[in-house]
Amino acid sequence: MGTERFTSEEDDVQTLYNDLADEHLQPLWELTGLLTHEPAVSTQPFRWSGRTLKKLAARSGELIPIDRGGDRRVLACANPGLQGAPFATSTMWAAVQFLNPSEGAPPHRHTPAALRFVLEGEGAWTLVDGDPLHMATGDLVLTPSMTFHEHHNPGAQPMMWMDVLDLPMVAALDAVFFEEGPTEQVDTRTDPLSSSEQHWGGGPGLSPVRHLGKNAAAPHSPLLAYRWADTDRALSRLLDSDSSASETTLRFTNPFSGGDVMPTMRCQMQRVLAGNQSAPRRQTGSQVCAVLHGNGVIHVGNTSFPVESGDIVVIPSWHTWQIRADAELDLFSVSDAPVLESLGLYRETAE
Ligand code: GTQ
Ligand code: FE2
Repeated sequence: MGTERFTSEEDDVQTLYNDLADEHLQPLWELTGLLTHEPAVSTQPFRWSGRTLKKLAARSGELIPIDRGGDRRVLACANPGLQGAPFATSTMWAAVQFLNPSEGAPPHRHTPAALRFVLEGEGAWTLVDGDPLHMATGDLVLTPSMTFHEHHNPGAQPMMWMDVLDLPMVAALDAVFFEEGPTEQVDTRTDPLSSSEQHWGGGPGLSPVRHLGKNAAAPHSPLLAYRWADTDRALSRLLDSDSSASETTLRFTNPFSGGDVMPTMRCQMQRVLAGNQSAPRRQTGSQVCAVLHGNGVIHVGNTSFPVESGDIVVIPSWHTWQIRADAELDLFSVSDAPVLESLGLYRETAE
């Protein structure tokens, strides 16, 4: 396809425009919509219903064998603003992955970083560089860039979880690499406690001296699983500490650096008590949110989504958002904020 050909009423100028197009050049004075006063955002506010995701993932589980399509049975959330691309936002992939009992998804690795968040159920394991991480409701499990990962479900029940990857961002940077694992075989180990948690999950504020130096260069958290019992306790203590507070937010952090869990994605959990609203906010960068518990309404820009547990909601860049909790609401969110912050592009306004 050739470059766009611009038109003019003046013959000389038209000739110039034709010559420019032949040389794949475009005159800036004819271009609009490039330097907008505020972000021109294609990603749209959107909600995928958890009930629908569950039903369609289960149907895929009956009809589609695990070996078709990249060894992953995954339904990608495709934002209607992104021209049919299988992306939830301009920078993030979000999806649900479904494993029947006894199924496995063999090892591979890639430059896009991934995380798993469990909205319901338990009994599957993700192995990250061979370290088996159990997955249960409310747990966050990391698969940092270029770590080998595989999943298996030794339980009696099917299991579904949400995947979020920075794939669209890494693709925009032309930096996607993918490798199959060393074996086709799924490693079905099921240790109750991962090595990552044995080393880094011993207790609040306690880091193993023997391993501190080794992690200095790693751009991601050495702790690869954040357990719901810990998140829940921390949220409760924060709210208990301030009787006037009606909401609170925790950030999942790298215990080594105090920074975000991975260089491209920020993970947080927000709790809004029943009958309350969060303060309206807007920021640059997009968010993928998932409702773990409760129900209410999420206002995003000019749209209002009634939400219940299991729902996935997209908040596009620079859209004002606010949560109303009808029943106490726990909202997990992933954003690209670390990237915007590190590039000096992060902006936030409290409305
Ligand atoms: O589990 O390895 O949703 O590689 C998309 C790409 C999940 C995975 C996704 C992946 C995976
Ligand atoms: Fe993967």
